[in-house]
Amino acid sequence: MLTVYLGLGSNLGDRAANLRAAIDRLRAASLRIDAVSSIYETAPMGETPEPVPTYLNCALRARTLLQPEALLDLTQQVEAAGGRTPTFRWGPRTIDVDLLLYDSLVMRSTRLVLPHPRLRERAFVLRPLAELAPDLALPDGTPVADLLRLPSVAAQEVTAWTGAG
Ligand code: PH2
Ligand code: MG
Ligand code: MG
Repeated sequence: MLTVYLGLGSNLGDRAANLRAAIDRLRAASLRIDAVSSIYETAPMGETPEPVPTYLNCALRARTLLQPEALLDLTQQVEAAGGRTPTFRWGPRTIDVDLLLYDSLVMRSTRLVLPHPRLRERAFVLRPLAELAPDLALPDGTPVADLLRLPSVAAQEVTAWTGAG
């Protein structure tokens, strides 16, 4: 079994319910989920042609025997089951499930880049990762805690979600 980390996000509909439904679907598949982070409310990152709503994000740690691209297939099935429909890049979505880390694997295929290519700059991913594993480091040895201290990351709005709204 290898340890993997997934990031989940939702900014459309009942966002918390969407996250929970995706986690349930992953669990019902072949993923052994060991830990799920708190839910964080996070300002949208990335330039979009029109404004997009605020996200809820979380991350989870799991063990799996699935190969990386088979795990990607599973995340895409879970997105489809969660009602994800294509819009514009970084547009509103009921559910986004991203493969963040797959053990210490570094790879680049046409479908999948590991670690997730924007992991290092995104507080909405790094904060839940650090909650799950305070001593976690990327395959190149960079501690997640160091990335969180970068001014450009520390400036991003990521707040623990209280369940209100
Ligand atoms: N996902 C994106 C683009 N921007 N911003 C936040 N706050 N949370 C996300 O999950 C997110 C984003 C692309 O997947
Ligand atoms: Mg994403
Ligand atoms: Mg995605």
